[in-house]
Amino acid sequence: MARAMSTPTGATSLRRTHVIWSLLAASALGAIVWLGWSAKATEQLAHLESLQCAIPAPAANSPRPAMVWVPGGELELGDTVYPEELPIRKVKLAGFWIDRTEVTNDDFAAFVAATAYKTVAERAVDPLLRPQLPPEMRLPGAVVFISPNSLSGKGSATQWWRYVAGANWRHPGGPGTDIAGRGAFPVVTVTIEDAHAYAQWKGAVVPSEAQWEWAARGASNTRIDEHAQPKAANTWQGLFPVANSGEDGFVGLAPAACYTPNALGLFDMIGNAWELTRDAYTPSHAVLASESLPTPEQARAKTLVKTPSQAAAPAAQHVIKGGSFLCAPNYCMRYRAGSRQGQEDDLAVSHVGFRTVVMAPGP
Ligand SMILES: [Ca+2]
Repeated sequence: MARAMSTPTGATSLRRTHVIWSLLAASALGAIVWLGWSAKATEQLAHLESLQCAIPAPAANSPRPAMVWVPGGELELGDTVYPEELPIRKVKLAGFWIDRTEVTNDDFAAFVAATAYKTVAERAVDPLLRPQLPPEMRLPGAVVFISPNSLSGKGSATQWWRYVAGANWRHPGGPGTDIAGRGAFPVVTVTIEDAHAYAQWKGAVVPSEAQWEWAARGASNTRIDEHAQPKAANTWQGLFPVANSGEDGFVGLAPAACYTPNALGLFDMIGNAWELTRDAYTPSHAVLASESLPTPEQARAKTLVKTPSQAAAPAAQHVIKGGSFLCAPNYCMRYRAGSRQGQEDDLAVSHVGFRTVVMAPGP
């Protein structure tokens, strides 16, 4: 979806939203009562949330203490809840290392301090490249989730997603917000270009979709109830987007590693922040983009193409995985290893982060 449309959910999700909206309308009266309760409860919960969670010490002899070794195998990629997860197909993978947690604000700040890197959200959009955009959307900024006080119309996602000038990784909620004291939180409001730049600086790469999913499944093809909302993950409890009870401890983003890790010791693969992969998004698994992009460097070069004719075309998207703190049973049941969604390459969003992988011998 083009930047001008400003929703991070993709066309498929928006169509689904209309169906869901019909269900929401049926419970509108109850929701109105809930709204008053929700705003107060959410405000109280936000004050109680932790700013940091303890991460268990890695194995003393680990050659990569901040990463986990994922043994190779044959992944049954995909799921059956939404059409874009089909068909389920087998993908052979070599072993690799992957970050134990999502890249944090502290991690990203070290990269920026060393390189003076400026993220996509911190750059103005060239009007020659995006002539169709209104001037306010050419300003540096990002899309921010803002829970609405009321809902109207047919449930357009623009009621809870706003393009905010001045929003970026240092100010993920826009001007007036910052990340002071939040160094242990995942960095968000970053794009695939930003993720590639960070990974290159670290001597790593952004994971492929298949690598990410294999790691999230714990290097196993054992499947759990696809429709069950996970308990050990930061998701949304209540009626999205108006009422979030925060039963899991957080109404918004959580610091890294606050929930029980998966079988490999990886934290927050599901929920919290969506995670970027290096695969260009296609609306099904019939063709896996990483299989036609031989190297991450070539994928990055493709992302960086900026000629006017190419940039004026609809924005390219990359696959994001794992869902976020905004995933709820009534909207976006993507708190699963097999879920996937497209994210615009030129649009930073306040619920998207990433982690990195390294192809190197195992322990
Ligand atoms: Ca939550």
